[in-house]
Amino acid sequence: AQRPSNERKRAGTGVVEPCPLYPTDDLIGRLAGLKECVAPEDLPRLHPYVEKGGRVRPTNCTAYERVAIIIPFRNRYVHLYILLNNIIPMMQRQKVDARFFVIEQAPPTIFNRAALFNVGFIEALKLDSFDCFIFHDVDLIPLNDRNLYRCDEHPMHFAVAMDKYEYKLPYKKYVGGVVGFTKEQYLRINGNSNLYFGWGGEDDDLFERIDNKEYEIARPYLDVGKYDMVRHKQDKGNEDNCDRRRLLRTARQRQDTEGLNTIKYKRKSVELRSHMTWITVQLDMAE
Ligand code: UDH
Repeated sequence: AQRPSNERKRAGTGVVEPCPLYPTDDLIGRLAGLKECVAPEDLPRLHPYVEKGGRVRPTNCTAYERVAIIIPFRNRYVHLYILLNNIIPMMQRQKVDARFFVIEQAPPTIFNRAALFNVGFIEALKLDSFDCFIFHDVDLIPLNDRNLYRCDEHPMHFAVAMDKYEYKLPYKKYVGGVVGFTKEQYLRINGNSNLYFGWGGEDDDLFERIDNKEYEIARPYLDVGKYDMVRHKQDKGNEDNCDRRRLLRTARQRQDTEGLNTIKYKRKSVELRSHMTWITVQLDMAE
C-alpha cells in the first residue's frame, strides 16, 4: 500500500515513526460487544478525539494505510450509533487511520446495498485519498479487536463468524457483512453489481467477481472474525429480491461491463458531521 499522506514527524528528530503493523500491546482480544443505545449527541463526549467528518487516526505514529469505512444506510440510526460506539475505540487500539462514510439511500427506490458500496468508493475518493476500503453493514458489532481493519494482498472477508450463523462461516463462498479491498483490488473486480435491488444475492455476486479475477479471500480465524448482529426485522423497502438467482447466473459475464464503471446516481448532499461524513444519494432502478 502507498504510504499515507498524513505523515507526522517525531518532534525534533525529523524522523517519521510508522505505527506497528500489529499493535499487540494495545489490543484487548475478545470484546463484550456493547449493544446499548447511544444518542448521537453523546458521541462527542464518548469519543472526543474523532475529527469532523469522522476521521480517527493514531496520535503518536503514522498509520500504515488510510482506510475508508463505508456503511450502507437507510433508517437504521440506532444501529449506526451503536456501531460507531464500538468501532471507534477499536480503530484507535488498532492504530488505524480511518474515516467513516455513511452512504444513505434516499427513498423511494428499493434498497441497493451493493450499489451504495460503489457510490461510497467513488465519493470517498473525491474527498480524500484512501488505500483501503472496508464495506461494513451497520448492524454488525465486532467481538475481537485482533480482527485488524486493514487491507491485504487479497480481498479480506472480516465477518466470518456471526452469531446468526452460530459463529461459523455459513458457506464457503460467503463474503457478506464486512469486506475489505485495496483501491486496486476494487477497481480490478469492477466493484459490485448495481443490479441487486432488495434483499439478497449481491454478496454472492461479489464472490463471483472476486473469484473470477483469481483472487483468493483472506479471512481471520473464526474466534477473531466474530460479530454479533443487532437484532432487527426485515426492513420496509428492502424486500426479498426474487430476481437474485437469475442475476447470479450471469455474474461473471457481466463483471467488466456492469458495476463500478456503470453506476448512475444522483448525489443529494454531502455533510461533514462530527463523527462521520454523511452522503445522501438517489438511485434509479432504470438501467
Ligand atoms: N440496510 C439499511 N437499511 C435498510 C436495509 C439495509 O441500512 O433498510 C443496510 C445496513 O447497513 C444493513 C445492510 O444494509 O446492515 C444489510 O441489510 P440487512 O441487515 O437487512 O441484511 P441481513 O442479511 O438481514 O443482515 C437479515 C434480516 C432480514 C432477512 C430476510 C431475508 N428473508
